[in-house]
Amino acid sequence: MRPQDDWGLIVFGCFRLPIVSATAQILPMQQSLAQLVAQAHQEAQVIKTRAEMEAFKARIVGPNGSLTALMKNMATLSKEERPVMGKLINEAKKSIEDLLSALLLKIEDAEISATLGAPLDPTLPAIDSPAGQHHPLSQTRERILATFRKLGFTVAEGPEIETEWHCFDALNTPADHPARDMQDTLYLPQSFQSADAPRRGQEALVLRTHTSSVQVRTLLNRKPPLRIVAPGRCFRRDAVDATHSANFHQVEGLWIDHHVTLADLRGVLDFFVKETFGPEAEIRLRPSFFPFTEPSFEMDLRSPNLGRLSNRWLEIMGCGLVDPAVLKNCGLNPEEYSGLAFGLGLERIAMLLHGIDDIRHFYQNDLRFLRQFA
Ligand code: FA5
Repeated sequence: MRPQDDWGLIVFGCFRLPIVSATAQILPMQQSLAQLVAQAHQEAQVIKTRAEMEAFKARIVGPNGSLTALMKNMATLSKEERPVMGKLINEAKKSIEDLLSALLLKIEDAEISATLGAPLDPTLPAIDSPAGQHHPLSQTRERILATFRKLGFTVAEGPEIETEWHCFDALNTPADHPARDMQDTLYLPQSFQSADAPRRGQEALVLRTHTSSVQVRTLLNRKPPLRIVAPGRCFRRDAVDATHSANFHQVEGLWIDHHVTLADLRGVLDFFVKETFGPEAEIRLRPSFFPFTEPSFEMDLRSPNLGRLSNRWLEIMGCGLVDPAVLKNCGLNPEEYSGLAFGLGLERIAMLLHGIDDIRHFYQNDLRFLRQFA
């Protein structure tokens, strides 16, 4: 009879070992093996750390482990019993290996969870991040642009590094004009090149002193009729004080069409001022001089809603009708076209709107100041 024919089962907890033909020698070993495996499964349930697992592993399969000891006893078995017991030991070893692998996975999972913290539920709604806000100058710029959009103006842009020709010559500003003086204008070194404003010959590159250069770029690139507003950064070597900065912002306006007149200029500026400062705000055009407009004006504003500056005439921009020489320089026939232009200081408008008494607040990134515009 083959030994397998009369196998029964020895059951310890969840582990079952078949009972093989019970010779006096093999039966106690079989029972010890089944007991060892069942006990290992039970002990494994309380093991939590890598160190505990290593000690547990050593107790079973280490050099002095219980399973190792049983394996050593194989030598005492007969030639027939050895393969039978060998098979059972192999099954027990496999069961212990599986148990150790599962234990290791469980411990690694616990270690990762401890490092990562509580598990995430990706279906939960996100925690609100603190909402940002636009800088007061950006807010003012958007408000101004929105007003001019209502009158059909679109936004145009030009480079901050500009050629002398676009910034001055094309705008009918002669070489001996004070604005071109090194004291007022920031010139770039002759070696400097700009892809946005290539030099013609030996002409100088400057940091633009006003956004009127965008007038020139627009007239060269687009055919009238056109209405544009050009917001942007400007640079001058002005001494910094409460109302002057070396780096400030302007919004330029340009409207070119057949028969644009002073009445259009007044109408556009009056609309802008009433939209921005309220329906009671008034404007006044004071004769002035700009090389690129004829006639030229300073526009003053008066409003009852400006706190301590209420009901006083305040100068807020330069304006006028586009000088025929500028139209000619840009390839337009002044007999056919006329236009109006204006340029306002963004900081000055924002200061009036919010009662700010020093332009330097805009550039200091002081959150106590900036949060007031949320
Ligand atoms: C000009 O720059 C003209 N290009 C405006 C213009 C455009 C006139 C179109 C006619 C037709 P002005 O230098 O006055 O003009 O500057 C215009 C506005 O820019 C001023 O009213 C002021 O609000 C602002 N501004 C000028 N310099 C500074 C400065 N250093 N700091 C802050 N704002 C300034």
